[in-house]
This record gives sequence, structure tokens and C-alpha cells, in this order.
Amino acid sequence: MVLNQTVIDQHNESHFARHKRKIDFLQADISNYASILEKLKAFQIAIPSWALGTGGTRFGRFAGAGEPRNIEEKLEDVGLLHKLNKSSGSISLHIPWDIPTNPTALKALATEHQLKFDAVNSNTFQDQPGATHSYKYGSLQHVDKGVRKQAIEHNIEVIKQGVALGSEALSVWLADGSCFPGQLNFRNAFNNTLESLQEIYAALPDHWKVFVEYKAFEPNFYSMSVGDWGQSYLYVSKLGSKASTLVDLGHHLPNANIEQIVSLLLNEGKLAGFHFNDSKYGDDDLTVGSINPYQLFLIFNELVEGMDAKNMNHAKDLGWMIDASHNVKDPLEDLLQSVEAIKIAYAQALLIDTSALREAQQKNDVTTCQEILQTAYRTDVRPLVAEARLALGGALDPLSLFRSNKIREQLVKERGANAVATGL
Ligand code: RM4
Ligand code: MN
Ligand code: MN
Repeated sequence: MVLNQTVIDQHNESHFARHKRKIDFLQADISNYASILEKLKAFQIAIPSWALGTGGTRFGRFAGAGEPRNIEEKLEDVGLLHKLNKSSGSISLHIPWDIPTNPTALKALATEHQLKFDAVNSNTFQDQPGATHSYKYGSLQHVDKGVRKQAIEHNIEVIKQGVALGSEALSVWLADGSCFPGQLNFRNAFNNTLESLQEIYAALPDHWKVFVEYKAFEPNFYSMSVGDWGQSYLYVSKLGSKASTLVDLGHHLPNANIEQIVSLLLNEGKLAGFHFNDSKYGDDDLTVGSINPYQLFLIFNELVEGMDAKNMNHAKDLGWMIDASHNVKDPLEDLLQSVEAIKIAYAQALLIDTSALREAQQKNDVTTCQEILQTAYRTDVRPLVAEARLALGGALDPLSLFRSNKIREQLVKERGANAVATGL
């Protein structure tokens, strides 16, 4: 379906008076208002192609309706999101959940929707039909060189497909590890993984990057071969300057101080970027900001501070991606909420009085430090995020327009109630 700009304009007109009252009130207290607005306008978050359908757990999957049936319809979905929020200008593909058979046509379609291709993701955690080797006991770490070779070749193939689409990064997440003590020789597993990654690294085009994502557990429950940021950091340091560590917010053991991890990786020039989501327990893949929005804000505090210290471009120098799974909500609504939560946290971090914070830190004035952070966090910046959207032609309230315009109903009409997307 095509969402007509006049529909958005009408929506904005009817919401404008209320919005104006709020933004005027907020603007009065923000000294660097114009520059914050520009930063918010530039900030885009990639949408995962594997999260446009309903997710599930090992206990079941309760399908939604009108899910995208193919990669073209996935682009259409992300195009809709981007039209509404002007902040979802790219899509991240997971191969072979998606197979871009006609990259030229796909690129043209993406351009029509004003989208780009973000990092491409490889998949060596599931066996593919007709594959010679199984990944049951790992892929890049495997004791059998033949299995490692197959997994390496798949990653190289994904790079090629990404090149054809104009993508510039490969994300590698490995399910590799072991379920029982004694199953694996840790050193061999590490060295095999490193050697395999080195072969993949050698196939990267000049301007490409490789992101090595870590995860504490699942599907392996005793050890993971890239189990935490330390292990990922070891691999990416040994690989070279094109390699860096990808932080998925749900991939830590409970209570990990993610903002500190982020700060240190950034300091070392080894932070690739994010898979945003939220969680209560593990890799829950819940809507960003739904469980722990304060943690998200603290992460953005470190990001803004650290990126500014290195003169980095907030919008372009790190990878901003969502990785989520929507078991009970409409995927598109969930993604709208996630993007909004990310932009809210970013806007709040931009409000932090950094020079006052530095001064208070210098004096060990702990109370003032906390006040400064919480003053920013407790500011309702939603009008600011909406104003940035409005300036780009997006909707003042994307979610309410999604509902009132009956977008899902229209998609169901086009695709059918039983259309099921590939992915998580
Ligand atoms: C993993 C990890 C990867 C994602 C897969 C589907 O837990 O988060 O990034 O590609 O799930
Ligand atoms: Mn992830
Ligand atoms: Mn995950």
C-alpha cells in the first residue's frame, strides 16, 4: 500500500495546535534547541527484516495477519514506517531468511521508499535445506574443517550480496558454544573461530566493516564462543581496524553495566553499534524502552559524551539497528514504539548539561551529578522528537495515524490474513 502524504498532512494539521503548545513550552528552556533538532532529524535507525512478522517462542507462535510475504513487501513495510516517522530510513537483511535474488530491482525499490540497506546478517545457526554439513555442533568454531569452510563461504556469499545492495557491513552472530562441560576445548574453539573470522575478514571490500556480536547464552547454555564483550573484543582486536564489537542490549547476564561496556568499547574505537531491544531476563527481544528506559538513557549519555569526545558524527559513525521479536503486538506498531523510545533517549542525552556534569564530577559532587542526569531524563522530550519528524514531513503521532488510517487492515486486505513473514 502507498501512504499518501496528504493523509499525513491532514493528521498533522489536526494535531498541530496541541503540539505547538508543548513544543513552545519545551523550547523556552533549551539553549541548544536548533542543534538538537538537527541531530534528531539526522538520526536514523535500521529496521530488521526478520522482525516484520510475528515472533514466537519454542512454545508456540501466534501469527498476526497481513505479514509481508516476501522481501519486496518487507521493504514496503519499512517504507511505511519511514514515511510515518522519518527515522527508519534503512533495512537490515538476514540471509537466507531473505534472499536478494534481484539486487538491482531491490535497490530501485528501496530508493522508491527512500531506504538504504544497512548491515547484512549471516546465519550459521540453522541448517539450510540441501546443505552438506550441519551446524548442530557449531559453525566457525567447529572441530571439522569442512563445516567451518561451509560457514565461511556462507559469510563471504552474504558479503557479496550486501555489496550488490550497497550495504557496507556484515554482522556476524554465532550460536556457537557448548551445552555441557567437557564438550568443547575452549582454546581450540576460540582459535578455530578466530581463524574462520580472519578468512571472512580477508574477503571484506575496502570500505566494509565486520561487526562481531556477542551473547551470554542461548542456544548454547554452558559456553558461548563469543559470549561477552571481552571475547568479542579479543576477536575484533586480532582481526584489525575493520572489525568491531556489536552490542545487543539483551545479550548480557542480568544486571550487567551495559553503559560502561559501551563507554569503554567506544573509547577503544571498537564499538560497532547496536541491536536495540529491551529485556527483563535475557534475550527477550522486547520493545526498546519498555522495561528499562533509564538504562537506555544512560547508554545514550555515554554515547553522546564519548562520540563528542572523539568528534564523531552521531548519525553515521556507529550502526544503529533494532533487533526485536514481537510475540503479542503488531510488529509495525512495536517497531514504531521502539524507534520512538530510541529517539527519546537520544534527545534526553542531548539535553544533559555536560559542562556542569564535568565540573560536578571534578568536585566529586555526587548529588549534583545525579541531579544533572535525572533532570535530563525526567524531561518530556516527546514534543522535540515530534517536531523533528514534522520538519521532515513525518507524522506528529505515527502510532495514532497507523491506527486511524487502518494501515494493518489495508495490509491484510492486500496480503491476506494468513500471510506469514520469514524471520524470528
Ligand atoms: C540472535 C542475535 C542475532 C539475531 C538472531 C536472530 O539472538 O540477536 O543478532 O540475528 O538472534
Ligand atoms: Mn542481535
Ligand atoms: Mn538476540
